[in-house]
Amino acid sequence: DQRKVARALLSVSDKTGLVEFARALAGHGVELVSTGGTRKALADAGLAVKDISDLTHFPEMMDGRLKTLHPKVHGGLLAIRENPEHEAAMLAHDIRPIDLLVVNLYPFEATLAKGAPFEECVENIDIGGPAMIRAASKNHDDVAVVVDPADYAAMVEELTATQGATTRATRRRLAQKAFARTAAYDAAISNWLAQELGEASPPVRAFGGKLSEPMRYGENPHQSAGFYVTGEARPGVATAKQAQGKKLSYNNINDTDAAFECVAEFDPARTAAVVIVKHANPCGVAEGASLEEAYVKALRCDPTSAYGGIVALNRKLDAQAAREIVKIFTEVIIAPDAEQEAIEIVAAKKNLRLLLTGGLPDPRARGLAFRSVAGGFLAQSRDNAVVDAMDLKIVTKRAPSEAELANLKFAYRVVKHVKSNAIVYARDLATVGIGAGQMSRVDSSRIAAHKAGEAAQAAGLAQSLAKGAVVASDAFFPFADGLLAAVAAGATAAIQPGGSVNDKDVIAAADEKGIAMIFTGVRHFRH
Ligand code: 93A
Repeated sequence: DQRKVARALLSVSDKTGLVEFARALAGHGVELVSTGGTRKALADAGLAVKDISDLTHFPEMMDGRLKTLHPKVHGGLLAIRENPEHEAAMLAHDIRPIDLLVVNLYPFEATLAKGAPFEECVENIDIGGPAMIRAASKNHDDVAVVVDPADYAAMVEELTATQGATTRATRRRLAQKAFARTAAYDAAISNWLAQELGEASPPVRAFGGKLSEPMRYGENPHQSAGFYVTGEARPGVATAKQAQGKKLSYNNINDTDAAFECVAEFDPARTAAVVIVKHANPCGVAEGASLEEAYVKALRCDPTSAYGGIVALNRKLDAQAAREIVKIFTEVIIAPDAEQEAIEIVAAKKNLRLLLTGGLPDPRARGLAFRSVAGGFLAQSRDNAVVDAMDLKIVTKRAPSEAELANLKFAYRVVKHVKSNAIVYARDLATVGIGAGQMSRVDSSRIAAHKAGEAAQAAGLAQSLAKGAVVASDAFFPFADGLLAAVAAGATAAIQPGGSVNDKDVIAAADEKGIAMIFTGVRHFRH
């Protein structure tokens, strides 16, 4: 997989380390070819270097806009070695192979950064450089491409180790870096033009999104907003077909996404499931024998918050479920599909949006999640951990009963989608109390317990729904107090990641109260 380097084409704007590198190449017997400024720098340093026009027999012209855009250059970069047809073409058209390409681009980003006028920025858009980089990168099986002076030293080392050759592993790695460079370069140009046109800010575009639709406003009426789609094939709010209803708002989209991603945790082959979301947090989640049953159970958790909420379903919306859902004011229904009769029932509510996604996203699929911060953005892989794949450890003397275990797993699926600190009470495969977004875990615990009491009241029950429920925590209980608060509320079993220095105390407290507790080893922070 080694390729001898006989000819190198050097064309660089940033001339850092150029002469030393070229000298080392010459030392390995490499023939040097260069464009105007690069050639001059090398010749001035006393190196033997050919001019690109010696290769192309075509002069540099149009202020340098045409330097290397020539079949003799691109043929030399693209021709597959040891391919008879390509070899014949090279012979017929006097195209010489180029084995190493050293290019760094016109400093578009730096020109922009120094506040240069529009025309100067345009003139600093490199065309020939990226074209060569892409050609060499495509043909990395035969050609090496260096786009960063920081890679010169390693390249020299490799040439020395191999008596003037490059290895396939290196060429592939360099090709990857080269494509990343041209992609970033084009993104910078596109972002700049977008800004000139008054479009979305660069960070938004850097996410790689395409403006799907501009919005009337963002999270608040004084904020402008747009919905950008990445083209990812994941079924969800970005790819769904809107069967009816008003245009989705910024908050609708955010909440609908939260709801649908949560309901996708429930395998439709195993159970029907419904998630009701308000302000990006679930306020009711339930499994059921039917969607209708699941919806009724989910609604019972927090009927006050569910008003004006988003309802997500993991199966095809049927008429019975639709009839239940339209009984209260709902903003959005999202489901993989809908029966005709259900569509007609929903149609009676003109403003209610119905989104059909054609499927459920895979909660285990990898992907990226972004968040903006001042001056940048954070990217991370999606939380694709699912409780079924976790190594569940019973850490207490008492093991959970079968029913408790089912509820613990249910609660852990939900807690992943509740903003931290997150505490979820569940019984009969339905949430009965959710504590979200508090700065202290104890507060989330208290809120969840309080909610379970309210839900009981709303249902006309004397006893809090937390009595006999299980509790899930998205991160470990740092002290026994959080767990004890849940026990006081009536929880009989708990599930949490574990991993606190105080785990022993928390386990001892659970044992003392006869609680069954499971450690998952996986934290589900969500902020
Ligand atoms: O104006 S270009 O887009 N047209 C070209 O054909 C071309 N070929 C190389 N810019 C072109 N280049 C760029 O020139 C290289 O990417 C490099 O940044 C620069 C090197 O020019 P010089 O050797 O004259 O300093």
